[in-house]
Amino acid sequence: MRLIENWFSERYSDNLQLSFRVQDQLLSVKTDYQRIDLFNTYDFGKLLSIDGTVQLTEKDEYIYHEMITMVPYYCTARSESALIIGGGDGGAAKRLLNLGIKRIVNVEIDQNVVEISKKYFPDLASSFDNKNVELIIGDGIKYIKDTNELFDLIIIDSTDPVGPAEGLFDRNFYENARSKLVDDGIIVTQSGSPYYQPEALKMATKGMKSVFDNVKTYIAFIPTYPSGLWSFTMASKSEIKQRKDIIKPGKYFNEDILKGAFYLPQFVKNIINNSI
Ligand code: AG3
Repeated sequence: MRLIENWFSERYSDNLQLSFRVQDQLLSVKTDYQRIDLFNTYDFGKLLSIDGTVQLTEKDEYIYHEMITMVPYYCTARSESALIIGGGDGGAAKRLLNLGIKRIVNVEIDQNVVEISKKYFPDLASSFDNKNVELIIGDGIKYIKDTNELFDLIIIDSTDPVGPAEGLFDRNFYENARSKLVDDGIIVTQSGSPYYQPEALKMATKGMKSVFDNVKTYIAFIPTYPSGLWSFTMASKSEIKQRKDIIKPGKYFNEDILKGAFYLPQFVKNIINNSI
């Protein structure tokens, strides 16, 4: 008997891809914005991919979601309100609720991501049922331009800067975001794999530096994303530094990570310094 194995691969370059052995494919849909696939993997539990790129897995989503929320949270003195752009799975909103944030607006462009997450990642998507979370299905770029509200935190939980998310990495967008932040508020974006996507990190750095005086990059180890080394970039009108004293650890995040995540390998510093 021939043994049949099924694999999902994300392609990192023409010559390298990472493959996950899968038990089965649970879903594949083409929406107005993107293609969404869902697999049951052997090592990482359920895996959600958009346009062939891993968005989250059950097993390691906590790293990305803690890092995109907890690092900026501990760098703001007051954090009562937050705006999430993207994040249709509910993972970022869940962490913000855990941190006690009282007003969370989550603007996701693709309703399908929310529905799929409700069905397959209920632990994350249940945050949308919380009274402190307002879920808006719509275009985050337009939302940030039109809203009159100011936020303590703006979190850009987007896909890679190709396709629908491209406009979330440019100067225009950051300019609008700046005007919706309180004085010591922070905007953070995922800025890609420094190793395989230096352009994403450059775009975020360049865009943010063109409108903010204070920009800082930090990194985390995310096993299911390209190269495992992932970057996030934060910006603020005020100096970015730790502003809360009592730190509650997560599963990845802790006091050491809050300091250490800002220590960057030289090749990452070079990408940042060459992005102007
Ligand atoms: N946002 C997507 C991060 C980009 C992953 N890129 C990649 N695999 N090429 C994460 C969504 C989780 N809320």
